[in-house]
Amino acid sequence: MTRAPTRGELAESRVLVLGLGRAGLAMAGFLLGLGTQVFAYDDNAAVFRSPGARRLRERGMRFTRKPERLEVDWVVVSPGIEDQNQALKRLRKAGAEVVDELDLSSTLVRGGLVGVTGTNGKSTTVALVGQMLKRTGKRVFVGGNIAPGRPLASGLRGRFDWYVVEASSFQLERARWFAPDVAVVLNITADHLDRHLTRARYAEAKFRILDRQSESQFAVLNRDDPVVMKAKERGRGERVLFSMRYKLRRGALLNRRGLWFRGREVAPANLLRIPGRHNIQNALAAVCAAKLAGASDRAVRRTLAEFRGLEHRLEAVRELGGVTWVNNSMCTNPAAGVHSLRAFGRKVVLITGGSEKGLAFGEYAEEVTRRAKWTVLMGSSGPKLARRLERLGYSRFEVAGELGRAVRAANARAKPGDIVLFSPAFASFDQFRDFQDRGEAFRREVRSLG
Ligand code: UMA
Repeated sequence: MTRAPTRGELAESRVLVLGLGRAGLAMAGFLLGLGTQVFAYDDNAAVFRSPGARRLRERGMRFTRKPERLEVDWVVVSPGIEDQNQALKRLRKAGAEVVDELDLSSTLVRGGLVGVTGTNGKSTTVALVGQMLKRTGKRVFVGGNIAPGRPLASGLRGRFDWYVVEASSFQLERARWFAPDVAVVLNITADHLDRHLTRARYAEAKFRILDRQSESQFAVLNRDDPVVMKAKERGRGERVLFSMRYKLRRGALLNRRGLWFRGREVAPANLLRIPGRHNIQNALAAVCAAKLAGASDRAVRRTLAEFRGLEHRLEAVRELGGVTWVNNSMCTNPAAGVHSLRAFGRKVVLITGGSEKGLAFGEYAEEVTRRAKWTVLMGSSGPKLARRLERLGYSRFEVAGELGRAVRAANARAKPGDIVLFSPAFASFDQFRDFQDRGEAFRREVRSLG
């Protein structure tokens, strides 16, 4: 296999950046700084007029409308561009060396690398690991797929001891060299089947995080997830398991007393501020990764005690008339929807729904019937979810369509002491730019309530 180019070799190269979103802009900026000849292509020609693209043009980047006609050494592709993309297909046919932005960047970092993947919990885990290492006194870059997007390429000019990155299936699917010093696989349930088509191919993309690891690196795996455990023989990294069920002497576990790592108690069990069993799983994974990267016990404990969670992830927005409003817009698939409902010890008033991405939602619908005292359905998945709930004999729901109406409907139903949980369990693209846009819209609607 072709080896990754060095900074020096890139400086002498011609590189085409495919896709000028956050990843493309950051990579183009880094390469221009090296002195590389940079070309850019995007299916949406309007992005060339964006302020970010204009600044890069002033620094020498050139746009092209016929990328396959260029002679370039490397094509750096953005994660959102699928293999079926016409420009990418033509470039591949012409023999181009195609590499993903995160993959290429990972070979150019000048510090240690922690990579976290899985279906749910990636961002929380990355944030926890980053915080634990920062509190230990390390210089840390936190980024990758983690929203709203801090591409690894944007950290290549700085000096960091550790890079802690979230890696998505889109990024790993095309990875050729990605070999983190600590790789974490949190859990695998179905997601993004509109792109990967089958569960097996989706899991395969995620497992690529392990394949290039060497004996001196670590693979942190969830012992409680049977799909993750299928990958335990992949790569040569040393296995470090974490579990909420098994007694593991070499990994991390939770028992009644606390969180343990390699036979030593690191923190008491009741220290964690973020709700839900899935967050204990994230915390165990983070403890493993951070300890392997050299974090101190004190920094681990303080982080667990102080971390309040991420925006749009079980985020308490407001209390109004004794009702707590919780924004969980980052919940974009039914499996995450199930975990989120289970995070509360009681029934909630639920607002859910969005656009579909080919995922089965039967288990989620069942969980809704068990854990929602009232459900407001919104978005394009609303009618389908309504039919499923009816078939399960659940009638405590209404269809509201758009977010503002859904919030008002939930407000009319909620009583003092209730939690209103906005947990879509579907993608946001039917009505919003992305899940942040959706979460911000939710906050605005909630704040506008009398
Ligand atoms: N484009 C094309 N042709 C296409 C598709 C896209 O030309 O067929 C162009 C678009 O016109 C646009 C650019 O490519 O100008 C967008 O590229 P992109 O979709 O890769 O988005 P970026 O802004 O570069 O952001 C990407 C990740 N986006 C995706 O994977 C879809 C961001 O993850 C990530 O934060 C960022 O790189 C930095 O690493 C977001 C995401 O939604 C948060 N990820 C998915 C998820 O978490 O579920 C995987």
